[in-house]
Amino acid sequence: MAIISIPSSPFDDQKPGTSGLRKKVTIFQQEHYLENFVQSTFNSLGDITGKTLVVGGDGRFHNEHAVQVILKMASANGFARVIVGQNGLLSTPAASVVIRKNNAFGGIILSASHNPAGPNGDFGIKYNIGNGGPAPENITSSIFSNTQTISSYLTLDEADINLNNIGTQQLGKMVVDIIDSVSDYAELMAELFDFDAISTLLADSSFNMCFDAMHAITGPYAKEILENQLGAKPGTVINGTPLTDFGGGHPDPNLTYAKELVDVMFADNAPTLGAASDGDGDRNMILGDNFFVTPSDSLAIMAANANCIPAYKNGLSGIARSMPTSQAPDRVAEKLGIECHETPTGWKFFGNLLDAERATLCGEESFGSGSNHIREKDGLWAVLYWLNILAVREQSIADIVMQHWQEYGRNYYTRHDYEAIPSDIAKQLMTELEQKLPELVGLTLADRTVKYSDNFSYLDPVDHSVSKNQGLRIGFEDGSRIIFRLSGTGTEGATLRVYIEAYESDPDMLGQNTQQALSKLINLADNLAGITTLTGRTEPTVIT
Ligand code: G16
Repeated sequence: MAIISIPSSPFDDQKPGTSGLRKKVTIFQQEHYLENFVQSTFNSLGDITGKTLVVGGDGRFHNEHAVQVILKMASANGFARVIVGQNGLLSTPAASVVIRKNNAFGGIILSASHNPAGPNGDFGIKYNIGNGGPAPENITSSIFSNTQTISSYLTLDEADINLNNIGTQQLGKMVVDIIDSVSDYAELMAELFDFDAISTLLADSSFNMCFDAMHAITGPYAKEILENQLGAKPGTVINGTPLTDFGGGHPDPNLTYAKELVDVMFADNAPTLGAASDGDGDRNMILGDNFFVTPSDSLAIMAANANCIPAYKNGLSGIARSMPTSQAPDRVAEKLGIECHETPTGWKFFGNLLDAERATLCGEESFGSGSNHIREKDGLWAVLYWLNILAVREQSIADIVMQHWQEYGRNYYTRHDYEAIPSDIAKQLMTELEQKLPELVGLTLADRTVKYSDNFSYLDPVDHSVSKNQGLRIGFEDGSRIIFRLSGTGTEGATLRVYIEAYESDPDMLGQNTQQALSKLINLADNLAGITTLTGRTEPTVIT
């Protein structure tokens, strides 16, 4: 069994984005491409000799091949043990659970999240550290530097191992433990939530639920937990068999891409609860009977109802949200008298706050929420959280949300995405807008006075690191905001995200249509940034 060193040379496009390296499968299929990134990752981790690594992915096309490559390289680079999900499968939250449970040194997660899969789709890879969370910026920067100078990588001259056999195998000097992909995760969920109360709710004949796994990784997790363990009616989980191309779909749980579920939930006699998760199982969308819960409201309502949940009923240390997420959770934090943090987009920024116990719940407008139970966002966890709230409060989702608005006011919120616009145009738009920002302060625009306008910069209160250029913000005296960012997860051209928010506390004005309530700010955003003029787009690709 020989360790071999393969000569290689750098690729110039291996800079990790918001969440690792995401590219077209065809790019990853280039000779040495994946290997270079994996070796650069190992090179950035210091001494890995004798350490344990976790490996798994969302099962998309190229997943199994990548797992085999990583196993041989891990062995050749000195890891003592690798824990792999059966058939190379682990949802992103499950990978975080397994890293933490085994005190592993870190993990490699293979996923391009909600991006479409298949031979012409996307693939992705990211490194998570020993706390179970995405590598912080100092590590991702070091990985990128390594990719720019790499000249060889280490691997084994050895046949592939069988990823289907649960149990222990040997690969060179390294032990490979193939584990059940679901059981550790399911065990943790049973510790956090009141499974008895949820089972009683699911057994009630008037309660119906539909969970759309979108042919992605959450299917086996949702079937085991919701149907087998909690007794939800068979068929509650739809599209529950993971496919390497996600059935040709786009497993992004939002109102546009989760159309099958949305059609069910906005029909007559809709179920009480509808939910969907994404490609790698870390996102969630929550729907009631003819009712959509925005991710920002979802986080606020989870926090306000923490007393319903066994794991959180003794109180939250704080709430953290990404900067473009609405300020609805801030109002709950204020009432609870707990810390509230505003971080850049990217789950990695929550890790320090969670580790330092300065936040218990975290969330993002991009359909992500999670807690200190792991260091990733967690789709099914959010669904169980809502089920537990419903079991305790015995009200409909719409009633719970509307009652929340009556108490706290409503943060009308929308995100407009313009996908696949040419990168140079997107850059020009952002540069020109940023140049305008200093002149805006004090002006009255869309009937509001601009209080601040800047490029968001984050000072991490735990390690005092600074992350600059995290999005252009225009904030108004009344708390309304318009935010512009370029996505860090797209693989085609650039995706411009425009986030718009306005607060309303008048009890008679809480039931408006969101797009209408925000229409003046939406028009202002277009005018200020010249979206239509520069991109030629007259409407967004996706509105959430
Ligand atoms: C990733 C990150 C999230 C981020 C989202 C969107 O999620 O983990 O923190 O909010 O991307 O990022 P962007 O706006 O840059 O596209 P996921 O589910 O894609 O891994």
